[in-house]
Amino acid sequence: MSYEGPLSPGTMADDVTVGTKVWTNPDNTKISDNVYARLYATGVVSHYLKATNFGFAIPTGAIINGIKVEVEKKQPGNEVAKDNSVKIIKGGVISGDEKADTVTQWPISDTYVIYGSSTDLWGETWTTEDINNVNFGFVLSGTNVGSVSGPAADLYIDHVRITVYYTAGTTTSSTSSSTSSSTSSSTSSSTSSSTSSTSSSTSSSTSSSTSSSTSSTSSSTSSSTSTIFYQEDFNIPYGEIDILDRIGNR
Ligand SMILES: [Ca+2]
Repeated sequence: MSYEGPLSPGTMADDVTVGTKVWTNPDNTKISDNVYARLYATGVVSHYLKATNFGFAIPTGAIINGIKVEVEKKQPGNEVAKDNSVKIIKGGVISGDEKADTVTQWPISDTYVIYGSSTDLWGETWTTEDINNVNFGFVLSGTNVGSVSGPAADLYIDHVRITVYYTAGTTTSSTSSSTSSSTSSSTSSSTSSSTSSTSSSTSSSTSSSTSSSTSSTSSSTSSSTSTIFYQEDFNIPYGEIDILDRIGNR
């Protein structure tokens, strides 16, 4: 299995989809340098910290096997900071499995906490284009609900990064997939067109057009194979076939 990463985000933002508390300096999570995106929370849920634009360049046709997200984070004291929500972003849409650990406390010193794995697709299906998309990424929301030590808990995030695991595609697999897709698409389009003609025209004209198109397809396929074979391999005029059959029957 191949992989690309870990890569860091090119774009960070505060996202208001969940929570009420705004992240300070989201851009500080682009590199690991002990400079943080921070949040002072007092019994509240944070906004999403949104990471996208990772710059992946997975080869076209590869099979995506897993996505591993790592968040270097801490709560610098005797506080109660936990995850609220951790989800993937596919094509700019927050979706898939909920990966938040709502039980474990955040570490008290910088630690990369892992979400997903080399075999975890976060409940989604992925193409290489989905991963390479500038709007691929993830979101994280934290909370300090239940704080026991003071008026506020600090949520610190130093760095976020993603590694994507994949199996490189082969020429054979890409050819077969394109063939099957073109076949299925032509079949579905002809079916839908005949269906639409059914509703607009009479039932008799519809049934005749459907049966004729079906029979012409099957006959052209069989004749193109069997006729050429007999003519070129035996080179016998049609009239002699009947005579030879009669001789053979004697
Ligand atoms: Ca940092």
